[in-house]
Amino acid sequence: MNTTKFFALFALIAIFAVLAACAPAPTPAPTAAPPTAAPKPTDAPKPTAVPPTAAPKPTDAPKAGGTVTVYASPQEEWVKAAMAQFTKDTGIKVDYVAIGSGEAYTRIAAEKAAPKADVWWGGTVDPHIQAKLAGLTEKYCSPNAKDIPAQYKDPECFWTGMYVGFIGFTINPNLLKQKNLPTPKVWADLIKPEYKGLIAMSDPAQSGTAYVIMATLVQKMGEDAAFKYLAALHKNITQYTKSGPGPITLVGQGEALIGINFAHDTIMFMKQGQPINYVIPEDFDGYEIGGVSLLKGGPNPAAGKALIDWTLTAKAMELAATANSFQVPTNPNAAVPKESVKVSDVKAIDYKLDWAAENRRRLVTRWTNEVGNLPK
Ligand code: S7P
Repeated sequence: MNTTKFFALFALIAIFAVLAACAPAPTPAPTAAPPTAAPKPTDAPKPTAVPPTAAPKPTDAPKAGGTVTVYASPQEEWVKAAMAQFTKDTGIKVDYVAIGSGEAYTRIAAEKAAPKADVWWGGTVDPHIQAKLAGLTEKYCSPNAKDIPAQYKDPECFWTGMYVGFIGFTINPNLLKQKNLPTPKVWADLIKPEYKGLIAMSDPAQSGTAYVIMATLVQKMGEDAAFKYLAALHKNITQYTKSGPGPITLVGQGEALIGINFAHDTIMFMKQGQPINYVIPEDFDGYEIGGVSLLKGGPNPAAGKALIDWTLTAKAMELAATANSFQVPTNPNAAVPKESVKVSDVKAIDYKLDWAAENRRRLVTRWTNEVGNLPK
């Protein structure tokens, strides 16, 4: 090879080398999940009773961001803590309105033509089911709902249970003692004339809690007998409150001596130092499932789905107790707070959720006409 040919070949090789160096690196083929370093044996998590929740496949994961708008029905202390943690975990902001379940249903129904919220978070599930029947909610089968037992979720995925709560009687033991009155133990006790004007409960026409109470009595006693009972109870009622936990404050302040409400709400107020206690009725009891639903036509459904996924995790449910909310979580992997009502202490009726939802409007109207308007 002469010198000219040698330099020409050398120049060609150099050009190829430069071009190769400038070319973009080949893109790796997409994998099902981002590769993570295999944990060293010493890093392996210790086995626990709680099997880790499988991460949803990327195709299941909604592309969520922005702000999720929420109607939240539990006590605000829990709502605030939960929403702040959700934002921390996902980067999705939350705009919430704290609103009891009875009122939330009315609002969601009124907004049907132009829905404002994405998720209805918590609250007695009967009106969630009513919302499903009225076409106000959207089917969403969260991948995390697989951990929730079948009895706590809609088989068609329109709502999923977050917690369970039991009805109880809130009492002010000191005031009962002062008045020489016995502690009520069974439902029949509440209609005794000695408690005239001393009992508070929420208004069945406005409150989801009161509806659970009424639907429990109707299912257990039969409708006409239950309305007879409610009319007798009416004589002993000093005040019907707008929200479910409302009677507890009245009992704490001595404006009533007995309240009918969810026992976990009484426990919250006891923790806050109210001079009260609670009784689980010895003969039979009603209970709620607290539901979460995706609202139809909300502004940010992807973020709504992300909130539902997060809510159903054991970790999210365990946050409730840190905010003084002692419902029983529906995810069996979540720890049950030691303060919660023991399920084994409750003689729960076989509460028919669908029946309760289908009959809510009719029973509330009947209560307003036949009981709420009666003189005391
Ligand atoms: O405080 C918690 C809780 O009792 O409130 C929810 C519900 O908003 C009650 O609705 P009302 O005020 O309409 O009765 C319950 O689901 C929850 O356990």
